[in-house]
Amino acid sequence: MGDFKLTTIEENEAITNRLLETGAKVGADSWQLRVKNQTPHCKFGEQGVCCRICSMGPCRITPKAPRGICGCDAHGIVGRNFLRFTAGGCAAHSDHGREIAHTLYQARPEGPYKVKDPEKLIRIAKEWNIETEGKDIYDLAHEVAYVALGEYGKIEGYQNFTSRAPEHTRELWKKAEIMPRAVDREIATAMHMTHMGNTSKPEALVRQSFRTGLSDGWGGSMTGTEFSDVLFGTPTPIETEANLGVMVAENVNIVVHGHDPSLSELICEYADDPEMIAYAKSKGAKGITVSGVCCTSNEVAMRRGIPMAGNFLQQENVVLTGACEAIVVDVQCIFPALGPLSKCFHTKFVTTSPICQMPDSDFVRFDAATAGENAKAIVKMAIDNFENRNPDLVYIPDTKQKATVGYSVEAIVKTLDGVTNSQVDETGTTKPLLQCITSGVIRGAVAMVGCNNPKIRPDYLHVELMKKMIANDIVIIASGCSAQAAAKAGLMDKAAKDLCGAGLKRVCELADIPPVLHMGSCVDISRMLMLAAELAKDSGLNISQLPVVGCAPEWMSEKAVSIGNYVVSTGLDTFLGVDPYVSGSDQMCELLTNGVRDWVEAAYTVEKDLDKLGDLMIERIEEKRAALGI
Ligand code: XCC
Ligand code: SF4
Repeated sequence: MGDFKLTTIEENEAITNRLLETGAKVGADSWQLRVKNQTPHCKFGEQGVCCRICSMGPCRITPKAPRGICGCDAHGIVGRNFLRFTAGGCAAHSDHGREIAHTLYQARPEGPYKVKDPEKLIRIAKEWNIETEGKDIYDLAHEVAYVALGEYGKIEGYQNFTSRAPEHTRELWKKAEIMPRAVDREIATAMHMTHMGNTSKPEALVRQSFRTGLSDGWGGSMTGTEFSDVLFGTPTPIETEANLGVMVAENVNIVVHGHDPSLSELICEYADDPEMIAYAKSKGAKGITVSGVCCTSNEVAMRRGIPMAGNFLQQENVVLTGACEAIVVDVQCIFPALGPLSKCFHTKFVTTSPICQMPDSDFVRFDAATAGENAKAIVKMAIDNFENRNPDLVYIPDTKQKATVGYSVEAIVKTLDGVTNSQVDETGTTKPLLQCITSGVIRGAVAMVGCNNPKIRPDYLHVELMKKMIANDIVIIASGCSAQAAAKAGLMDKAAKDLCGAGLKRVCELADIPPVLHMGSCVDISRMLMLAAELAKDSGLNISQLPVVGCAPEWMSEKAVSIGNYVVSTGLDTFLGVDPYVSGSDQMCELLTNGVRDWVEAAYTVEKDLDKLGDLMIERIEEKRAALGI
């Protein structure tokens, strides 16, 4: 253990630079170069004061031109842009959830999609008042999936999953009129409200942003998480590795990238198939290595221990290794750059979803009915491509770190059972965790989430903030590219306990956990909502009273704004390191950073300075503790 060492940002940068040299040799473009061409960014866009939702515009707000042609002011324009941003994110997450529900609807005992966690299925059915007695599990799966699909367009009532939120939280939502109805309806309402000549009142736009976000977090995303668990298993702690060094030069390398585990699960299965491995050997490879990028990677890492090649801003790096036979993508966060980039190498860029179609890719349409054959064909395509590699271009950095991943709420509850010795003996609840928090052994928790963004040195804020938090006895639950940043650095190695304060270190030792807990992909931020709800119920406190905050220091996508909105609406203060294009309206800034506190007991903080951001989070956690007298 004594030789444990984090991988530094500088080391990762050196690796990237080395790979960019290969890129230069073959005339490849890169995000690093494109950023230069795009900088400085448009000021109007940055401040959110550009409107092009009707063809009288585009209109841009300046001191001399304070209103668009229709008369809309900066607050209305910024607010409408913010709501549209949210709607885009909610649509993406929720449609992903819908795809998963659809996959469950097509699950069959003979596969390729089966029910791996029947218990969870039954639990959800009971929650939704669906009769389970004496039913065949696949009949039940189809019935529950059908209801889940109906949640997207339900005629009346609210999202079923909102019943999981504490009573107090639901009361707040009702009072603020942000209780989420049908998912599709919230997205449509958002688009309707922001059509030319509709809402320009910031308050109303923020309310709908929150309601749309909530339909994602407590609707679409939760559907994605829960039904992925039903289909592919609820994650439990599992060992894996992270960073580009997980790719193996002698093997056929298949990289899965995107978000929907329906594709990657089957790719992993076929890559493991003895027949396929024999075929790879017949082509001169030693075996097949599947690794991942972005959230698809998180999904298969959590359930299968598939190694993580990298996060968002490393997606070009996997191709630049010259050793990637195929990068297979489903939906979201995929750089269109991968098409032209793969053409500079032997790499096959395989798109699979009608939702994500890109030039310069091989499109293998993936659907539940033909998924088995599709996955097999893709694995075979990668194997056949092995001999096309140019050995002169191959460079796989040997950097990687060990990581323990797979901390679903169920796994966290189970892992912490028995850690606390005294009065608490209620197993299967969050009470042991609560006891760690009340006693002060753990000061609180930060949910670290979100992307990389070239505006910030990749991973820098994620990793530095996590180091600061754990040193202060604040446990991290992480998802998405933030989780991968942690894993690459080594913060998900159990040995990272040595970087913790004495209290957290002790808990890590007793529970045998790393100080940064991998909770999954971006839709799995719904797991964090469930954990917060359970903690509140088990403690008798409101969610907003818990010493827990959310943080997306390097976020970039619309999805992240949708997430931010549902996390804040759920009562958790949320800290951002990148401004969500709202600085052009003081009214919008005021609402988001303060005004909304009256509705949901939480608000946003935007802070670009690393030290301040960290201090503010610690301060907030300590304030919450002080208010509770703990
Ligand atoms: Fe995408 Fe989910 Fe962001 Fe990573 S963290 S860049 S959204 S993959 Ni969600
Ligand atoms: Fe300009 Fe108004 Fe049209 Fe927007 S809606 S482009 S502000 S005229």
